Amino acid sequence: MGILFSKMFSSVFGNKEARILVLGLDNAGKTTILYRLQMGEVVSTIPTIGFNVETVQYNNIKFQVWDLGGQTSIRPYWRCYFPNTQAIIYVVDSSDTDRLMIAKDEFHAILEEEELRGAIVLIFANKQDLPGALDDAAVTEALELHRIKNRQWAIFKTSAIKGEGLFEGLDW
Ligand SMILES: Nc1nc2c(ncn2[C@@H]2O[C@H](COP(=O)(O)OP(=O)(O)OP(=O)(O)O)[C@@H](O)[C@H]2O)c(=O)[nH]1
Ligand SMILES: [Mg+2]
Repeated sequence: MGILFSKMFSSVFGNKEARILVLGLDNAGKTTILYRLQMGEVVSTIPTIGFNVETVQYNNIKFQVWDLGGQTSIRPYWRCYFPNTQAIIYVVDSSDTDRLMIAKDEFHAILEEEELRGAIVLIFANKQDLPGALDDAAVTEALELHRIKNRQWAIFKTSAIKGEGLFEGLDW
């Protein structure tokens, strides 16, 4: 009854909930982005072993944001979190050009996953404040985003450190 009531309340007042996974290679800036969104601050991070999860309330939507560790050895565990995901934020370190190929391969492997078939994809070309960072067009090309079929996607240039581009992405 309580759940029913809260669902009715939500539908009347327009509060929606969405489960978002933040994925990407280690050091891309996922944890920094999560806490920038949640607290509006830059926190000092250490590599994530496991996950962080926080609720971000924005524009009448309650985003439950899961930030997963991106190190090679823990990437196989991402799939444990795939069920019931509405959106993926895929974070790329735009200045780490040496690893863009790996970032591309991991990205397309995610899109093949049956459990993520219905998830929309937001790509953050992060670390735009660093010299040598590729812009959104160059990251689009490097990740071969034109290969995405039957799915809504968008890419935004971001700097988690400067707090730029993140909420534009959530607006989308
Ligand atoms: N210059 C710059 N540095 C950033 C930016 N975003 C994150 N960083 C830095 O990049 C490093 C890694 O950031 P994290 O947020 O811990 O990276 P992560 O993707 O969570 O890494 P894992 O937990 O290992 O998967 C930290 O030193 C951050 O301060 C950015 O937009 N610009
Ligand atoms: Mg992290």
